[in-house]
Amino acid sequence: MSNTLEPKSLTDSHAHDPILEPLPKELRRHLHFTLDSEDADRNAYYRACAIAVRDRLHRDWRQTRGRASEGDVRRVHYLSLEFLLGRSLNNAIQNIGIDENLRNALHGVGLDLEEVADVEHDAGLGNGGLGRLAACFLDSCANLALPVTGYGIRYEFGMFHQRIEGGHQVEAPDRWLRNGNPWEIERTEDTKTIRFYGHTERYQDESGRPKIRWVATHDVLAVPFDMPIPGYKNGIVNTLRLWKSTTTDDFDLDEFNAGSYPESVAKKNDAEQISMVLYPNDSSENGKELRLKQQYFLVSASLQDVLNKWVQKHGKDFKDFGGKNCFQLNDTHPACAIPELMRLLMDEHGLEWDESWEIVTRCMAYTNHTLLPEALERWSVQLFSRLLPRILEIIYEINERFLAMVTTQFPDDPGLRDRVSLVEGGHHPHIRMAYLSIVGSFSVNGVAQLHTDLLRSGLFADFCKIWPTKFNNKTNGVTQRRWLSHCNPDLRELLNESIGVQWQRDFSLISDLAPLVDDASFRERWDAVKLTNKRRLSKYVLENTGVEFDTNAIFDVQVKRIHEYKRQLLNVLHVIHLYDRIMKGDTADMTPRCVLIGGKAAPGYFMAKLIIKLINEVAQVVNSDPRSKGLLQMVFFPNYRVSSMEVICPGTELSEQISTAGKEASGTGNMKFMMNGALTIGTLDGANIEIREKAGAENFFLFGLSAAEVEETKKNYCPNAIIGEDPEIARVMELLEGGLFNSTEPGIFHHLISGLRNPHDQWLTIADFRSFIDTQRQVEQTYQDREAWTRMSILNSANSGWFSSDRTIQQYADEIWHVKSLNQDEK
Ligand code: T68
Repeated sequence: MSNTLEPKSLTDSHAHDPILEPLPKELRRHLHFTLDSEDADRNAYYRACAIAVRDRLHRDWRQTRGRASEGDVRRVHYLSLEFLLGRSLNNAIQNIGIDENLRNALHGVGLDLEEVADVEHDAGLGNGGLGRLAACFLDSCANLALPVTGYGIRYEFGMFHQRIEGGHQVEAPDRWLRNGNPWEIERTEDTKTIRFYGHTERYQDESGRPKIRWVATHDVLAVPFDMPIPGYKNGIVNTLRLWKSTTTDDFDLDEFNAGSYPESVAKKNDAEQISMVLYPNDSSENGKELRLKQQYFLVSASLQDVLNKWVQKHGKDFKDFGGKNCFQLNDTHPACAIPELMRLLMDEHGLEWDESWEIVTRCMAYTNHTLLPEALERWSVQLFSRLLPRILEIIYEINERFLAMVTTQFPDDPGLRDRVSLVEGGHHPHIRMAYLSIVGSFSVNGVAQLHTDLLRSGLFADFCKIWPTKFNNKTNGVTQRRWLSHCNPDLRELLNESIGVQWQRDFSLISDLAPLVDDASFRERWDAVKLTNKRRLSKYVLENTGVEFDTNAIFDVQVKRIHEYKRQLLNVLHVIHLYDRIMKGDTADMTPRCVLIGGKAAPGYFMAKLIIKLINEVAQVVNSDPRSKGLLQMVFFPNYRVSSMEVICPGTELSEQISTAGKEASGTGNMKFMMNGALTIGTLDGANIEIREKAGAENFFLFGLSAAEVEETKKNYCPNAIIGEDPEIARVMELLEGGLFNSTEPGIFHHLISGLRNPHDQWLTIADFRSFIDTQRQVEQTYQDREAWTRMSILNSANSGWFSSDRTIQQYADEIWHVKSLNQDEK
């Protein structure tokens, strides 16, 4: 086997496969033959481009696969129910370095690359941060040439499409596959069978050993579709394997013969349901049977895939399986991988419990993404025993053995057993999936330093006592190739000219920007880039909302899922406060401001939907008042998604990261804004803390209570007293309660208002409001000193090197996975 690829370079030499023709010719060929397209419009051209680009990935894709499997290297399988990829075309051409070629080829036929790329539907196979993190990680793994495969579900319908009607969110299905998906390759030859329902029975194998089998199951097929994940100009193309569910070919013969042929064929529907739709909850669990089916479907198919390949090569010798494989569980959603791998090793491959457990606990690693109790998965034992009886038996046995160990090793803490049991007792017992994940994994990590500290001291404190070295931190990151280089072309060019091009591969080099803050002509160019991006954003906002942002104003943005803990409500209260100042004529030193809020609410989350309605109503009042002109504008940006962030983040000047401290595990939007030169107004929460450390406290607008102060404040919280003592806050409440924003719909905001005034309000919005108002004033003053602002902006970018997902993934590779670059010998 060859262990070398073409030398890594910033040329696109490797993209020239000898059997391929030059791009313009390939495009014509695909339009004519592959697509048989009559009208060569931008839709047809998009598809022709995608196929041509995929062809150019093909040779490296095969080679990467070959090298990872032929070489006896340790490999990683990233298991995730979500991969929020967004668009692929621009990313692929940038990574393989044919962007200019393609631009020219399209130019030759009178088309513009941006217009053609805009045809691509986002692959929205995720809810938010967790799913997008998985996508950034795949990009970084390919960039670092690591042998990592992503495993997920090929949902027919991704994250719903959001429309706003009468100020309310309306959901519509996301038919992202409507025009086909040119990036995927179906691999029916790797189809797997997945079992559900049925029961278990004991028997003896040929040598008389007692065994268990799972019988009378309803089976479903899992068919893989592979998507290429190209590295950055390094000859590597990794794979994301997404499973689609379908029916088995064997019909129920009795039914069939009894003349129920259509009914029998219609069963196909049940099977296809499994991969039909992504669950749109980002922070709560609903305990639905279909969701558990999805989870088990993903892990069983993926583990069988890995085991089959192992057996093809090593036969039934699993001695080294744990040493050569690592499964990273993206939250607890794929936690069934732990009992499922036990089942496959014992029931299908004949291993005993102890050797199987040894393997499982050598190769499973778990990432936690939340401390919110309502997001922690618990599955009803009743549901489990019906749907996955064999898996439940294995979980019970894992628990029994674990609790026996706990009793022996911690005799002085008799309560510990109950606290750490995988089974939560009571009338309706449940399985605690986070505990199962901890017990079955060799590594448990949080996603920012504060988050990991809180896991250690709070949620998982008992487990930390049992296994102190299992817990570790891996602060999140984002890929600078999508979130700076691709989405901010003007800044990319400025950086390339000023500090060279290597930052796209190694983002620590962005620190070379820092000395340029003292260069007046550089600062001027920096400002010019921001202005261009603000104009682009302003145009985009106009197209999507009908409101035209004034580019002289500060662009103030909060985009993320709508959730009470993220406190979009605090942002709205501040806008109401500014509007109050305008009405009072207190505008002498006011900095003009355009506020953009975007994000989806889970369809069943009443309060989040009400917050969207309030944002829209406040925006309506503010924008239609002539007194606001030149001072204040506000929009709710509909259907916020990956491709909208690509326009929003380069044009943003102020990034709102205002969650209640201790609630946002990390945040990743905060990092994208920082790279693109926005300043952050934020609490000491999640990765904000690290952003502030890296940027320098003087380049960050800090406000609000710390996580420890939040806990203290809750003991004796009295929002009404705060409101009573602060006339500006009282005035905001008065406007809100007086019906200014809901004159035609009395009472609709009642639940929001009573939440704010409630001493048990978990989100402490009123507690942080004064500090928020004052800090926003500082923002305004700083913005008026253009030079000071620009310096702070440059320093934020210059200090964002740490937040590249390349750094995060290098830490996963070194400290958890222990895997090496396939291009190691070239280094
Ligand atoms: C997010 N979690 C965290 N969850 O909220 C965010 N949950 O702080 C962090 O930066 C990010 O993960 C990456 O670590 C989520 O996005 C979900 O989307 C989710 C989905 C299904 C069920 C529960």
